[in-house]
Amino acid sequence: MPVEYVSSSADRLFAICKKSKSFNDGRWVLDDLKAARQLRKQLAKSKAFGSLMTPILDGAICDLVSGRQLQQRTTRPNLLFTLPQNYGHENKLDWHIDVKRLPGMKLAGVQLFAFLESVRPGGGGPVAVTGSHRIETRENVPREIIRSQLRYHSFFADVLDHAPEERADLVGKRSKLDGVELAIVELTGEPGDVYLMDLWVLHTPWPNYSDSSRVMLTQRFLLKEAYERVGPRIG
Ligand SMILES: O=C(O)CCC(=O)C(=O)O
Ligand SMILES: [Fe+2]
Repeated sequence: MPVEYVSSSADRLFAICKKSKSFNDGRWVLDDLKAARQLRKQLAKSKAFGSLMTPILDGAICDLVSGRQLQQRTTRPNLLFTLPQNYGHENKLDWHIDVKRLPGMKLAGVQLFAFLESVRPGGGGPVAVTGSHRIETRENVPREIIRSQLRYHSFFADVLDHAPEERADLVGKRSKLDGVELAIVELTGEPGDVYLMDLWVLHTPWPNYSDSSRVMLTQRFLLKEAYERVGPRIG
């Protein structure tokens, strides 16, 4: 995405943080979790993001679904925001797919992740298991069931039940299952970078060990048939 566009969105976002006195002279001033939660809510409601799409991105997403008709899950993109050094109890991993597996469908759609600010390794970008959308799991079931099904494979059992203090070791791990190559990848990037991901790729929020806030956006583009079956609710 054009850097000018994302940087003006980021500026608008930080203007809100400054106005609410959460961010002063380049430092975060949030005394407790409640204040952090309130700020996150306020940012999520803001109009800081304009319209996320650009023609190039539109074309790329269209190609990924072979030109089939898409529907955005929400009218505006969702903000993914984490404070610096955010790895306390709020930061349990939550491995999931964003849309349930749907009977008779090989693809539900594409999830976009965009960077408004630079996110380096350990900086709070989500972590995904590439290739995991090719491993068949049960249809129409909640994330807990998908997780318990995947635990039958030792690779996923290790991923899902890894000791929190050794989480960083997971990134870069690889395996092959039923002919499918799997790899654990941390999503990092510079302002304007985007990732386009199959909506059935297993992923999780990740702690932010860095001294900068993590500011990303996400939008989910569902095939029209998938949208009609699952609606706008996420999870
Ligand atoms: O907060 C994150 O980085 C991950 C959020 C997530 O799972 C999603 O937006 O689908
Ligand atoms: Fe997600």
